[in-house]
Amino acid sequence: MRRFAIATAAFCAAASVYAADVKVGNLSVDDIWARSGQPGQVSAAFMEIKNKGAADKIVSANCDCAKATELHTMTMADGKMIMAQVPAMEVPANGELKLKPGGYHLMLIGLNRPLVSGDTLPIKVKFEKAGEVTLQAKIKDKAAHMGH
Ligand SMILES: [Cu+2]
Repeated sequence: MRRFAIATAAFCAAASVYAADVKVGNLSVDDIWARSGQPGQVSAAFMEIKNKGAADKIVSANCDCAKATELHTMTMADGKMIMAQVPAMEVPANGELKLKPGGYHLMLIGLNRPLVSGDTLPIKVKFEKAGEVTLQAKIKDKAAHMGH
């Protein structure tokens, strides 16, 4: 399982060379994207965070594109995917945190403008130790991805 996760990460890094790494302290953030959407709808943002230092965590996120930006996770319960808000997302020491469809994500609630595929969307993410960083998420069409 561990081995599989590492292989997948290597593949993703190779496949997304267009997306520049963002470095903040010991963290590097890669493969940052958000789902396209229309005003009034919800969207979600995803990324991969690698940590070369001590454990850190995402404590909040903010996008001026939405009424609210929440930290969410999805879990399986009774064969259904259940979404829940979490107070923080741990980035393990010398490890990584992946936000991806079906798992952790930044939920953008109540879009106030269209998110158009191909555009970039600035999202502020605040880490407990590394501080706040503005990430440029690449907007992609919903249809290309599974999940909510
Ligand atoms: Cu959500």
